[in-house]
Amino acid sequence: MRFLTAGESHGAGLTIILDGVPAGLTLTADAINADLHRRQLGYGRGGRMHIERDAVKFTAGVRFGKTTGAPVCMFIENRDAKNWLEIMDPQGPSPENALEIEKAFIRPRPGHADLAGYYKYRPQDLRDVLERASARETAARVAAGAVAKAILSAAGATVFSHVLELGGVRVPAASLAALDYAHPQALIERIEGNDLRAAADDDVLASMRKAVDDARMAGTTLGGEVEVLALNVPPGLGSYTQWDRKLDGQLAQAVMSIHAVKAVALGDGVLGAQLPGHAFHDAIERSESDALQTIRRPSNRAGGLEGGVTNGMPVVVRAIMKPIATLRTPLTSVNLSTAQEESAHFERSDVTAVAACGVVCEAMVAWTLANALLAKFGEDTITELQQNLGAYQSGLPLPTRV
Ligand code: EPS
Repeated sequence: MRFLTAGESHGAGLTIILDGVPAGLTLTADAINADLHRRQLGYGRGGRMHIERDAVKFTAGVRFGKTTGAPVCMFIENRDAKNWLEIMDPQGPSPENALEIEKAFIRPRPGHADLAGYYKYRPQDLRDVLERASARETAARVAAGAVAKAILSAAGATVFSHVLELGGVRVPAASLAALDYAHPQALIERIEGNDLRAAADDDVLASMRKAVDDARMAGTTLGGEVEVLALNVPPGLGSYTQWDRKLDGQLAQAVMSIHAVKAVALGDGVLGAQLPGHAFHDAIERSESDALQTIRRPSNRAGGLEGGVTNGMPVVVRAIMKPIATLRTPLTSVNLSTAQEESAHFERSDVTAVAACGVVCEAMVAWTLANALLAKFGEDTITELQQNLGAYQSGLPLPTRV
């Protein structure tokens, strides 16, 4: 499968085209909209989220609630577009007039795409960069990811995420060690039950909210770290035989492509810099208690992938989101018209969007895993996929405990 998105942050809306979605997949707008809603939430989100009510309209590829195998096309309306008609008019004023209306956006924001985009496309108005580089596009990713989640769900896999750290306030290791992956539904309800999407006690959540409040007062922004978990992913997805077929590499690329993500790790990958081999690698044990002679892995520092192939353990992807680049108290910049130092441009923004970033990371992880699943078990119909998966799982001599 592949997907493309089109749309500006303050244009008419976002279009998403998904090519290669298997036929026979049950797809409801409600399921997709539920994820779009989750992306809009989180303590520290900005004013735009009070305007939008993100929801998809199917315009192709779905009939009577099921995919047909044709390209799936979805549209998400920007409710804010009506406030930007003159500035975003596709056929309207000449660039000179546009600059006048806009009061010239020519002071690039450090950390955003503005300056690099200026070098790339040489726009007269940096709005041409801002509009497409904006994280508004992540709504389209989440819609695509919801389709991928439906495919994974048809294969018995579940994808969810939670916040590990926000602005330096970290969920304690003891809380993380106590997470019960055997009952993912209870865990997911706990995570989605708070406005930080963190599996932490109330005092830690209060510290996170205080960090957001302090940042808002200071006119600054906060980043953080999120973790995506995919449970019950079949082993054997991906390949070690060629660099571009390694699934860990594909996951890293997919997640790194998300706006403001600056670092990605698989499982406890970063600990590999400190721990010796005996402490880092996950032993392979035989589970004596299991009549099926199931292989047991007492730890999962590898994050569910060895050699770029899933090993039957939960797939764990971590991502660091940098603080949002649009600062109410701006950093120094250079006016591209006068070449004088001035404060960078500011317009409405969020204090933090780390909770939302987790939802976007879920989407990109789900998309990548669903693609690998289709590559191994069949890409034409969901029924064929399920039959092939069932035959593969029943034929495994030593099924790996998930
Ligand atoms: C976003 C909508 C945009 C951005 C935000 C993400 O809304 P606004 O109309 O306020 O610009 O604020 O993206 C950024 C903060 C950014 O720097 O790109 C959304 O729908 O998530």
